[in-house]
Amino acid sequence: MAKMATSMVESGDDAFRKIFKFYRRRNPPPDFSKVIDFSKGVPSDKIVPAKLDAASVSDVEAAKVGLQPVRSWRAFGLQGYPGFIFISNPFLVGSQSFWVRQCLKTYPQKPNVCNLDMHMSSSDTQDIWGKSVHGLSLPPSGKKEPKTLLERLRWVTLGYHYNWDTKTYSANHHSAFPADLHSLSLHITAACGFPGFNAEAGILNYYRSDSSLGIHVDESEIDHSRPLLSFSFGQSAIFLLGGICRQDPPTAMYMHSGDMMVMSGQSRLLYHAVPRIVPAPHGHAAVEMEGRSQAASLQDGTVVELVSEEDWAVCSRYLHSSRVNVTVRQVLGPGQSFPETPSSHQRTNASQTAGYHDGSADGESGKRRRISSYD
Ligand SMILES: O=C(O)CCC(=O)C(=O)O
Ligand SMILES: [Mn+2]
Repeated sequence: MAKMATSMVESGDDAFRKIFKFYRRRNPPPDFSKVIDFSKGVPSDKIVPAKLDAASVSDVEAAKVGLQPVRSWRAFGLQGYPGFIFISNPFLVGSQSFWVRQCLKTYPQKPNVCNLDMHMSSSDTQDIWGKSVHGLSLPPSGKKEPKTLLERLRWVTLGYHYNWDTKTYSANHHSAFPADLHSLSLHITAACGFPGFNAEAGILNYYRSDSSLGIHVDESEIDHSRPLLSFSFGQSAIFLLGGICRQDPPTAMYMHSGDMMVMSGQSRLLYHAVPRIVPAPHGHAAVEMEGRSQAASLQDGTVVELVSEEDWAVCSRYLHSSRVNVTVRQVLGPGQSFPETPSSHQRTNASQTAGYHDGSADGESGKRRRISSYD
């Protein structure tokens, strides 16, 4: 352990991979004492307050999407990572439940694309939520039950659907980006100094408690000058933020339910990974997630709706052992279009599935993300 802690601060031969493996290790569990916890929020030599543009989003507009007034957000930067902004759960009390319901019930619906489409018929993946509700509502029997579709969901793509095989987006595989998520993304990025963000592609990652996401860079978007937005719900994660090469040792930080990250500027193309899901600390847990929203004060144009008790029971049961991460990307800059390449017409379903579920235990995933788990 002490040996690892020393090598963690050294750079060199794939330092990222070493640290990924350190945090992914089960036996013995790693020392988490170096992991930055922004929720404890005391600025230090590494953590600096981030400047936000509070005037860019009115309190009313923020509340409509379930966010606190921008002036109350606790936003931080990290020394050595220009353009990286961490916002410690800016949601209004009760509002996360709406976004969780969207991620579990609404966004997996057609015409959006998910991993289950790769090996199941469209009628089988038609109603993932409806087909899972019963199984998720039963009290644990103690026996090994077959997994519900929701528990087998690993990713959903929105807008320009990411092609895992060719690692591209293309004009001819697109569906409407959800207006509510567009609106949330627009406000967050505006507050971070990026007005006019156009949410064009979304990737939702669904993690079980033993899942991890391999080391990668998000570089498939065509305009890298636009920020990448990430937020998550449910259980916590250890997130590793590295440098422009694998030799740079990454910084480890917790991402708790409701936390957001904006990767922009020089931090837009940095290596990153999620080696481990960790139980949400008391007070952050999704199950204790302040129940359901009364936050939407019924103004015109309110996006965040009240989640029914039945829906919330399913969501909270699911999140008890899961984490959902949403990344939102602008793919094209103003006036840009997709280059005409043969790959933009290609979609091979079988290899898409195989490519995503990379079984490697060492976080290896080239320049693209991979989720893997022990089961
Ligand atoms: O789950 C996360 O926090 C990271 C997700 C991510 O890096 C991605 O989807 O590209
Ligand atoms: Mn990523």
